[in-house]
Amino acid sequence: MSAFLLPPQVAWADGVLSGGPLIRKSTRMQALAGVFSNQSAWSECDPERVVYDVELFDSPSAEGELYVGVTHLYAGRVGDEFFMTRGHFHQRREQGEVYFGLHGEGLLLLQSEQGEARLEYVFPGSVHIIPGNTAHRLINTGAVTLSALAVWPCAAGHDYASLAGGFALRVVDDDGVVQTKEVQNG
Ligand code: PAN
Ligand code: ZN
Repeated sequence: MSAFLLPPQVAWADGVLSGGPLIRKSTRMQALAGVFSNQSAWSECDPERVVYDVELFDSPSAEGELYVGVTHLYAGRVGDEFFMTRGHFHQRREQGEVYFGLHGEGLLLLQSEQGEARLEYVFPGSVHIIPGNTAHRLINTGAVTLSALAVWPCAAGHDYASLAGGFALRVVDDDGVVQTKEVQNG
């Protein structure tokens, strides 16, 4: 047995990674200026509040290599809008990604370069094949942390600037009912 290498691990129930060197990044409310539609509700939030944490295995980043990471998106709202990730296109537009729902529930907002948006339901066991040329954002519509595993090419990179004007859909809590709203300038 001792001849086998012990690979890194993911705990399926909550997405905790172990067994390898990790990179961790917390995204706080203060870093999400302009992301939520209700600016005054955003400015009243605790700027230090962590909206999501990303953990990934520190691995070689050359062309052809893959990153494996987990996003833990906490439950909450800014105004009536659910907590969400900033969202991005890949800098290398043709590069896709796969997300796997592990814990909690929410939505994956996908948007083409032409601005066409669609939503996939995220739940433990869901598999989301994000094609190239498609922006992506996680939205936590539940009461508990939404954790999703992701695998993406190291060469993909992130382009946040192209969506600085926002996505074409917003997801809000309408008295306990999840509602989607189309945005004109999205
Ligand atoms: C994910 C995201 C992660 C955080 O690992 O980077 O969910 O979202 P933002 O990067 O939009 O803040 C991924 O899609 N990587 O490519
Ligand atoms: Zn991505």
